[in-house]
Amino acid sequence: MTPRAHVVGRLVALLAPALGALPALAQTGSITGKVEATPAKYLAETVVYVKHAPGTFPPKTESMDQRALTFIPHVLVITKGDTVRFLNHDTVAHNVYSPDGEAYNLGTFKPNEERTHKFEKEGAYSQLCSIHPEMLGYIYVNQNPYAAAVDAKGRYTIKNVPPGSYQLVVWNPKLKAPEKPITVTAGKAAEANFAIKR
Ligand SMILES: [Cu+2]
Repeated sequence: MTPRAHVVGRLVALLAPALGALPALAQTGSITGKVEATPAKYLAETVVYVKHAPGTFPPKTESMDQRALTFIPHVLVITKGDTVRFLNHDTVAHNVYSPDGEAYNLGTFKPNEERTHKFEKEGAYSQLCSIHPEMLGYIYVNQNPYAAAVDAKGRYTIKNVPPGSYQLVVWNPKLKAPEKPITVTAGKAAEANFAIKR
């Protein structure tokens, strides 16, 4: 190999991972928008999700913490097959249970202990603590990872969605709106807004 060919070869070897990564970035799109809730006090408990997407999704582990007698985040969005680590960063013991879906009761555990649960069934789980009846959070288990909870202003963004046509659904424990068809194009943000009410 000539010295020059050697340098070119090394450059190609260095750049190849970057070149490979560039097209991958543009292979997916996103879905974004805003949800308006009536009454507005229920807005925080809202999830927007793609109803069905083909493929299998590698399981992940997510966390739900307990601090100041509050489940954090208030709404955790996961994919079927994911595991949730329930943490306790309070100075008191907590119990973690849900009567919904496959139902679970992880018992009572002390500060700095954790318990885990693997979610095998899709749907919404109200997340409760038998010791503190005022504690309420939600875990939304979707068929696919293309789902997001809204922020304080009702905005949501679902990233890395493969191009295609889907049904987009809004979930809230008390309010509803019809689902919408949505088409995702690579490198672009598709927009969908919802107005949820009783
Ligand atoms: Cu508790």
